[in-house]
Amino acid sequence: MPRYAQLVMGPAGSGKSTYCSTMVRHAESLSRSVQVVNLDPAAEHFDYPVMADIRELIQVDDVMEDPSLRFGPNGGLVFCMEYFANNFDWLEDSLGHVEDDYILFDCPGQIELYTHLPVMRQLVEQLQQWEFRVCGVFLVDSQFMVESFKFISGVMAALSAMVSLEIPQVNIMTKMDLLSPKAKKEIEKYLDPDMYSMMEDSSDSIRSPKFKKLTQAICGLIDDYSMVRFLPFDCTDEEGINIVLQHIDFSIQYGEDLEFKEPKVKKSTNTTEWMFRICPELTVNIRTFICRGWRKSLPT
Ligand SMILES: Nc1nc2c(ncn2[C@@H]2O[C@H](COP(=O)(O)OP(=O)(O)OP(=O)(O)O)[C@@H](O)[C@H]2O)c(=O)[nH]1
Ligand SMILES: [Mg+2]
Repeated sequence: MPRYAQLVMGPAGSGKSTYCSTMVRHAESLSRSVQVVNLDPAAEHFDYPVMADIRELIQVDDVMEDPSLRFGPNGGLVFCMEYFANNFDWLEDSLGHVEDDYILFDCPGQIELYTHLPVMRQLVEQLQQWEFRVCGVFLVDSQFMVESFKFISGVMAALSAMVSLEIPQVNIMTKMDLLSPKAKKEIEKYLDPDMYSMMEDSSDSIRSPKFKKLTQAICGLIDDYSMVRFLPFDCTDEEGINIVLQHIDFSIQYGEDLEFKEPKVKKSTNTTEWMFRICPELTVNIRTFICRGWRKSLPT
């Protein structure tokens, strides 16, 4: 039986820990068990119950205080993650061997972890060896995405993670609740972007012809291969959260191998969960339908 994992990644402050606690609460409301592992050795605050916490293995403060290492906060974090990669047996012991479990990994916000350092890829390979189906969930703060240039750099960051990890990836724009109604309307074009027209919108501000050509080539590549799309995430909107979860579940085929269990009386009131257990194929079709219809769920 496979196990399921979401690798929750994204720049500092993009909302990774909040996403994890929101997802745990949402899963509880669906009578689903989702657990979280904190992989941020510098984490100070999160409000979900942890299944395992990397700070039990190593902490950034200890590394920074070590006179023989002399690291600052960023170098210290990279050191911690490399130490973690050399000690995956700690994670194996913490996770145990539960079939069918569903775990969110709340990752640190240092962007270099997702662009060129090998640690996250090593983690993915290790999880796959332990029979996890892993989905990358890349979060970007919607406040920083409402202009074409910022959007393109957000897309490039998401793309770096996709290319370096080679796993299914769902990209999410967080903090949608903080956008004004006007910005919400405006951001719709960034959720399913037409990179060519975006390039045209902003090409006047690029003076160098070389940069213009380079930006055009990047936008064309992203558009031609339909590589990057974003889902909106508003932690106050249960329906929207469910759509995000459906997308991720679909990408890792969650539920296709679940065995039929007699529904308990209490659970039978939850129609979605009941259908999901008795007929995964039907639910996959419904999910596809929901995925296609997610744009309609955008708040107006
Ligand atoms: N209103 C609103 N605030 C949010 C949302 N997500 C995160 N925040 C706030 O944004 C700040 C950063 O959120 P975190 O969840 O800690 O972000 P993070 O990506 O885990 O941050 P690091 O671990 O430091 O990289 C906190 O003050 C959160 O309360 C959201 O969907 N809506
Ligand atoms: Mg965090």
